[in-house]
Amino acid sequence: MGEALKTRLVQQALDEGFVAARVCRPGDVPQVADRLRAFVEAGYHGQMGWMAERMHWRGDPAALWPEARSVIMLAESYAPEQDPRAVLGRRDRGAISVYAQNRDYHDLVKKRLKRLARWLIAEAGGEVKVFVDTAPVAEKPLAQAAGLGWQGKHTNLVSREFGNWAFLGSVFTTLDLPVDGAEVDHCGSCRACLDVCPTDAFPAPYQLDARRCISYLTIEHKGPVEEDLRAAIGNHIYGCDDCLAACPWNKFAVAASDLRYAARPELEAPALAELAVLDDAAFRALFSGSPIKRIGRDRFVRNVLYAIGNSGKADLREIARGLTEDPDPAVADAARWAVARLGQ
Ligand code: B12
Ligand code: SF4
Ligand code: SF4
Repeated sequence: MGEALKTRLVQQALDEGFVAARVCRPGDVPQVADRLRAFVEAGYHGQMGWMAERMHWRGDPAALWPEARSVIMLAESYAPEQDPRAVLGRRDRGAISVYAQNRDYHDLVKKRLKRLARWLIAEAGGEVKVFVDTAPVAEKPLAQAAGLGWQGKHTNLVSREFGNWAFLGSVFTTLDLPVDGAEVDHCGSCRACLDVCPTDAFPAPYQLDARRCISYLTIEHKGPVEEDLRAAIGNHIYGCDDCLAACPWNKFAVAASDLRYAARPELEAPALAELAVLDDAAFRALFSGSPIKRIGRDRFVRNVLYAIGNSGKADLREIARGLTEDPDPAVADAARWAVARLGQ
């Protein structure tokens, strides 16, 4: 299968709106199995029990689909128009991570991947499978093996051409496409992302203890968050971008090609007072089509209450007090914590 097809495939991917597309073999990431095992053995995955399952697939893309011969790795930019850190100083407001301020990327990237895969089948035949985020596929290591960028010290993929504001997706195919070759590390002596982390979630460069990461705590962690981590969560109420925003390679960020990632104005700096009182129906209405909907009203309001507790705004105490008897135990616990903290 020749270079000509590959050149047209890459052009097709760019026309679809991806910022880059490169190819590797499924077996190009032999280091992943051991590193994933070490990650899980250290307990860094916390309550994400699904990471400990199907490790033979997540650790080895060649085992996931043995007939696959090539993996086309794709990056889609969602670079923000404003510095997402601006809201961190506004303590009566909540910070929602950039990727969640509008439509759910899973839907948008998956549609684009499927269109690209259909184009490939029509042009050259073969079989395909497409993945984004939720499958047991080691997307960052594969992206590095294909040369899209490298896994920086914050563990995310960084590119010299588009920085680190990019989602990753893949098209596995039975076709033998020419490969591109891996990218090397360009972090050098920089450690901006490590130093900025509010919860000290990096035990070492290139390693993340998810149990301390605000993204994990606000999105994945069920029930009450350990008390000693709550203050450091600050006003993050869904995800965290602090390490991503610190990366100097973002000076090369490419504007997001899909306007549906642009922040909804009401989610750029939402008032904590309004979010805390959302009931289930209002929560669902506000976050229809958004990835935030997935965590449900209870976990979201729990997060908002931690932010209220951290706000230093005594006028928010009454709102927290109104939730101390909430039927959800984690919400009620967070409300009591916020009331006590604001009373200090
Ligand atoms: C689980 C998960 C999480 C967990 C754990 C994150 C993590 N770093 O592992 C939590 C919930 C915390 C999370 C948070 C976020 N996530 Co997430 N997440 C995933 C998921 C589903 C799996 C990642 C995984 O396998 N982790 C397990 C560990 C073992 O893998 P690893 O990070 O690659 O670890 C490697 C390093 O430790 C390295 N290593 C170890 N020792 C050494 C030593 C040296 C010298 C070197 C070089 C490397 C090295 O080897 C390991 C294996 O390769 C992927 C999607 C997917 N299917 O891949 C998305 C994914 C990684 N997430 C993504 C995003 C956008 C985020 C957030 C930015 C969201 C947000 N704004 O809140 C944050 C970023 C937090 C951070 N600093 O990583 C994107 C990242 C895109 C990119 N440019 O890289 C992905 C790829 C989803 C997607 N399809 O776009 N996520
Ligand atoms: S996302 Fe936030 S909490 Fe998680 S590692 Fe990065 S800076 Fe730390
Ligand atoms: S902030 Fe610095 S150390 Fe962190 S990923 Fe970017 S270049 Fe690497």
